[in-house]
Amino acid sequence: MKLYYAPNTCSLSPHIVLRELELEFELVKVDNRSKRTSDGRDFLTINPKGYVAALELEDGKMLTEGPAIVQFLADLKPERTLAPPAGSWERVRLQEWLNFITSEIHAGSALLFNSQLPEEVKSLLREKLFRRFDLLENTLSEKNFLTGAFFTVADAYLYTVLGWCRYFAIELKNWPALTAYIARIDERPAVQAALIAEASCQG
Ligand SMILES: N[C@@H](CCC(=O)N[C@@H](CS)C(=O)NCC(=O)O)C(=O)O
Repeated sequence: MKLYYAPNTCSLSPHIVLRELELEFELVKVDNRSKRTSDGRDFLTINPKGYVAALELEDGKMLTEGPAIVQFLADLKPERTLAPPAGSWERVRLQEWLNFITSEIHAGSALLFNSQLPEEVKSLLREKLFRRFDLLENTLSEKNFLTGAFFTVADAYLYTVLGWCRYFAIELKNWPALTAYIARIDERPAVQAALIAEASCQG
């Protein structure tokens, strides 16, 4: 498998999951501005959506959309319990979290990267984001991970998008359970390996 990624973006989530599952994969770096891959190809011919993450399977199929990619990967090794079995109520709960992260946290914070957005709009976005953080704080005050005692693909995704707070000068220490949660995930060897690989710009 090949993971098309860009450092410090949402593709870190499937990257972590690939390493958690100890699957064989190759990283291909994408320059999100030029839309060129590190091996000199036009990324738009690989994924016409023009954004990471994209996962290329051995048979040439291309899968996009982070929440779909991480569930596909988790199902390759169900014994690692990164996602409950498809069709179970617990799986629907996981999907509920993945959708919350993608629409409320990922999409809700990505706009803050836009330097053209007026400060008043950014302030409204921050306020909304903070209400979502309050909800996460309540959830994580009662359990170690989003769905309970075990790390799942939803945690890989939430960890990834919360990591952007450092670019927006958002102090996560105002949400202590959330801060402790990030520290817990930071300690995972697969997470460290993914961060190191991206920092050394592998691919
Ligand atoms: N809906 C997509 C969004 C992916 C996305 O926003 N990717 C960003 C990085 S976090 C990107 O590559 N943006 C470049 C662009 O849109 O040109 C998903 O959830 O996977």
